[in-house]
Amino acid sequence: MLEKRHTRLFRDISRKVVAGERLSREDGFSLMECDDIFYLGTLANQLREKKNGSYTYYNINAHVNPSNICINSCRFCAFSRKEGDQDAYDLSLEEIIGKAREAVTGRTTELHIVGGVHPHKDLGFYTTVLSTIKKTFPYIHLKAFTVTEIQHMAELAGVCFEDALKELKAAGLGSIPGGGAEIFSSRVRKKLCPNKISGGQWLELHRITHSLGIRSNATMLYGHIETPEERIDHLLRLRDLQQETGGFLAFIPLAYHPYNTALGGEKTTGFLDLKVHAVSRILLDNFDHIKAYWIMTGPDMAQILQSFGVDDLDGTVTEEKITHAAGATTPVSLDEEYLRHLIFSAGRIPMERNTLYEAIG
Ligand code: V47
Repeated sequence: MLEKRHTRLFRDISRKVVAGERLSREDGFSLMECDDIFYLGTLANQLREKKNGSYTYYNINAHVNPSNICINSCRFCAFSRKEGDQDAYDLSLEEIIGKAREAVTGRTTELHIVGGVHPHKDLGFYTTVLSTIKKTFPYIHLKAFTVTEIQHMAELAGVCFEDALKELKAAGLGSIPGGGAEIFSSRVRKKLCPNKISGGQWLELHRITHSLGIRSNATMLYGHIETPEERIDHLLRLRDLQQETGGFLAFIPLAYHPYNTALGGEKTTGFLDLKVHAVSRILLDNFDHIKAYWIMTGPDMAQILQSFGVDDLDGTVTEEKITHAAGATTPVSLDEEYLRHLIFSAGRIPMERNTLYEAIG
């Protein structure tokens, strides 16, 4: 009897997906509880191919992390340090530019710049960072600072978020990465990151970002203490905001890495990684791109995810620190040839893109 009800339920969900109808919260719960991974994959793959055909996108990018000093003590984070800690670091302007010079090649199109929420580096420092990098590399897109970092810069400067963002934009900021979203649930945030802005604030700051014509990404940190319902709630709140602004470029599920963290726990399973990426593709019907961050999923899983809703593999990522502090065993960067190989040998067509998903070459 129960089996029959389930069959009917999933037939109804498939029908809605094929008809292009929006799925409900209850549909989302059913999908997140569903253990028929082939069903989820087939549905997600249909949508992925409808939106992006056989293409899988990637970019040539590099990461620069100006400092690991952070006022927040998020229990899932192994990267952050307090001022005065032995392994705290805080790069000067010259050192940041030096790091960017080391990382950038003639083919790099994007710098991803994020650090901790620094106790006293002010907005002026960060606008100088951006304008100096932009002067040095005028053609490189600067995807910089999470809204959490920018909100703190604004508070230190005594201006509102919108004005701080305008200054950063004038200095060369191109878009905003999706970090800091974690899980919007206040129950989880209270336990994991009580000092961080709330889920509602994160959404509001991205709303303001989009209203200034600045695009951004969205993420969800999964595989720790969140419930399936909290994952669905997170996805639906993102879908609502995207419906309103259309400003998100991509959604990136982030697989929790437990090592060296206060929270501890287990690494995510392959099954959960497949499920979360597939369900995200199915529910987020107004997001053009679902990205597998191979640094967190591993390159092998990133290959398989291209048949479970994913159409983007992020980039060459020279060189990652945040996940590796939490025990990632993946490389800290991949060369372009290998990324293209991961895509080709999954039966997809590699498409180099810039940050805004314009094809290159
Ligand atoms: O906000 C921190 C997460 C995020 C851990 O926008 C962890 O293109 C797993 O946002 N295990 C930063 N995750 C990374 C990020 C990102 C990455 C790639 C591309 C883009 C983009 C954005 O990493 C943090 C947090 O949610 N994180 N610690 C950990 N132990």
